[in-house]
Amino acid sequence: MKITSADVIVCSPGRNYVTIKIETDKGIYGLGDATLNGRELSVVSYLRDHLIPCILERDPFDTEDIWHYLYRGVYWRRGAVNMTAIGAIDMALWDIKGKALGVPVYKLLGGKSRERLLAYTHAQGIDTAETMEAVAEKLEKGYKAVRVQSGVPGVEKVYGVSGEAGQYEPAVKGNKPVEETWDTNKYLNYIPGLFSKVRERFGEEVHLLHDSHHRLTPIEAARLGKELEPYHLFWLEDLIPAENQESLKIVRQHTTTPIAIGEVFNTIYDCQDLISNGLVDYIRMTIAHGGGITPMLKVASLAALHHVKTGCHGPSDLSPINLAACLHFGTAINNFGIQEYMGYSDATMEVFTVGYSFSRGYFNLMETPGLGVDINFKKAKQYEYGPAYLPVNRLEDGTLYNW
Ligand code: EZ4
Ligand code: CO
Repeated sequence: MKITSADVIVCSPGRNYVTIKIETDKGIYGLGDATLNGRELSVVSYLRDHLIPCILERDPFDTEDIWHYLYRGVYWRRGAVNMTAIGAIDMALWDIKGKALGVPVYKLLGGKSRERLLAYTHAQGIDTAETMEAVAEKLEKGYKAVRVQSGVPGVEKVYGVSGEAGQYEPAVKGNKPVEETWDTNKYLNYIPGLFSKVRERFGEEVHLLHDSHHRLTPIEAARLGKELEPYHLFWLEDLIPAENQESLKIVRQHTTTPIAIGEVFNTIYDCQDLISNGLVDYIRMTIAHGGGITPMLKVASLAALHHVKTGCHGPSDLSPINLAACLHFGTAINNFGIQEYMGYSDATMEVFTVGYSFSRGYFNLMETPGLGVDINFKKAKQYEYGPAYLPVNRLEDGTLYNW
């Protein structure tokens, strides 16, 4: 079998998505998600101008060698644009392998380790009352795990909270990022009280999660983890920016609240120290940005050695192709933890058809060959790309801060 051609489709059904389609001489094609929120066209160019020419004529079954060719072979390593492009190709090749053999991808990765996959969704509100209602609504829908984000009194616009009713989408259309503001003190004073109320109203059974979105220093993170201990969170996410991994030791020394990090990581080297030093409980890397299924199997193996489970990033800014890849991966590995699921707009689901279903807190994977996802090109063409950016964040005095 040979790869004969490949191209990239950019569409915007509700938000921007980049999809690679790789064709073979046997008439089988594979799909991969190449979306990098706010940097979509850089990945498109990298794929079209540099990577696709290198994979033509290759046997799509040689995923290991092709991955190393694209990773080591280009000399320049790592980086979000590079690894998202490699990840999309790898995903599409696994899709082709599954389709060629007539089996779902998970069967090629180790087979079925579980019947269904626990997912968590997002609940958010501008204040405590609205947030509590959002949690109630998600629980009524059958969710067993909910990420709780809330507006902070005295802070104008906070990550994770939508201005209007409906789905939260952080990327805003336009030619440059909008600006948000932040105040750590107000946030730290507010969040433990919110979780106390959520636990009191909804009981101990529901899994609660929270995302600090890289906004704390290690000692502030330690304080938050400690103060949230009575409410038994499933995890506290991205407490601090994780470039300096040593600093997680401070957080760990002070709190038993489980820690999840890694949605912005793109290689195993970004999480090697965190995992091998026991500094995280869940690794948030996802298939698309983590360079594909091939390297993520290695991340999962490393994690398994150190009692770390997976919790793949699954925002609406990655397409259903990435989510499907995460579900095949999550079905096959032993140390699956949880899958993020924000849900998709109706427009997105007009363009993509999927081979998974969601019911009462869990994903079920169908036995469709490959990844089980398809894209409707006609419909995709109706939704044209437009630039959209994630916000930047400033402190109240104007200092540029982490978003
Ligand atoms: O901000 O996907 O846990 N989820 C998140 C997301 C990220 C966006 C960035 O593109 O942190 O909402
Ligand atoms: Co996050």
